[in-house]
Amino acid sequence: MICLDKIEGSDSVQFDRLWRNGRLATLARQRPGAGLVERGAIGVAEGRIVFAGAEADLPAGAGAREVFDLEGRLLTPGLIDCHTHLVFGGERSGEFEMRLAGADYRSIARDGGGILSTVRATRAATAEELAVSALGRLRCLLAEGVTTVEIKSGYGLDLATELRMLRVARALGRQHPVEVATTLLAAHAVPADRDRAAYLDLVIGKLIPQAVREGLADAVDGYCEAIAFTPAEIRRVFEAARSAGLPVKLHADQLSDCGGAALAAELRALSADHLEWTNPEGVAALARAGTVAVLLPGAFYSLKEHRPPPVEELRRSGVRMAVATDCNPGTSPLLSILTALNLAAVQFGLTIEECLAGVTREAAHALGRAREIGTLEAGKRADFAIWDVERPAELVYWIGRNPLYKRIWRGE
Ligand code: DI6
Ligand code: FE
Repeated sequence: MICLDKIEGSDSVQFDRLWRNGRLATLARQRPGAGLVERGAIGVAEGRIVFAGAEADLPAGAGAREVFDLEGRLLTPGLIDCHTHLVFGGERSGEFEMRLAGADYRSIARDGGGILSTVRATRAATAEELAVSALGRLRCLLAEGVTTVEIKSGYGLDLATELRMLRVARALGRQHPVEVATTLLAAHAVPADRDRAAYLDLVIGKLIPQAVREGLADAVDGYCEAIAFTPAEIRRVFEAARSAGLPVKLHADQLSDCGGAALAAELRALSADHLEWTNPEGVAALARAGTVAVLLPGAFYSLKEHRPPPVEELRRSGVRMAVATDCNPGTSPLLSILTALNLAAVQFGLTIEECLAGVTREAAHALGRAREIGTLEAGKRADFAIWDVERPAELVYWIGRNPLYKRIWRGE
């Protein structure tokens, strides 16, 4: 990027840094579509956006310590991957081969493979080993303009390992230029070494309180599915989470209609994720509650599912739709948020604007952080991505091309 000029020693300096001559996709809700501003400028100070709009509307006499020419490039909010399982031990390509040969995900899980095989590998890994492998995956996301990532636990299923996963996730956020939102997903599967009731008592009585005491979790998640936990069990966990002051989000209706969306809405979840089998009542409940629908096309693709989530009903009911990688070693070994966008458009029928909003504004809502991130608006964190594309649609259209020019996190 070319540094045009420096305006020094004047009273009119308002920005630490100013980017001009760009096309802004602000994703601000009051603007139509992606909120495009041609010949736009963005000024930041102390890591926050102070001005985002048309260059012609820059306040008279506005100056900056550093000014950059975007040369017409597209600028979007930093991307937000609001559903990942980035921290885990091992990998599951062997299980992938079994599925290619015809085995089914649920029967592999019931035979002690699936989630439980990753639990064994994760318990055996040190915090250092978990951090190294997760960092490699995190780097793939950052390379595509991600500035905020949610990371779940859920492959420990005991006190020590669940907390270790959360500590590793927190440390990644402290040590790298990215915001990490952590989610306790202890209700992911019943561990092989405990019965259901004893495990749920551990989650409710020990894990949630300890995660809260150590400030390790920003939210609590659960897997509501025939191979995991029933709605009644999830309700207990979520009530404990809410009494401890933590918001909840739910893996809902992925493989069957368990009433997961309605349950998430009733418990005022930030988001209900997957939703392939969600019924019309579930959609209506999400709309009433303002719960975000997080669509995860990587899992749909990898499991060769046939029933897409009810996107048209979600759209008509005004439910916010986010898109995420669901990066996990079993059902979605996907480390490209741009590919998730292509899959969401092609498989689920999202429009370009819905895709872009799904990894920015709506993903921020899914994390309860919409006041801080997700759009290019004054007051928000100066997290953005600069792209070498002619049109915003190119971010969704290419498969395997990464047009990121530069990622800016907190104005740097
Ligand atoms: N997210 C999950 O947590 C489960 N499916 C999904 O999309 C299970 C992931 C796994 O098999 O490890
Ligand atoms: Fe998931």
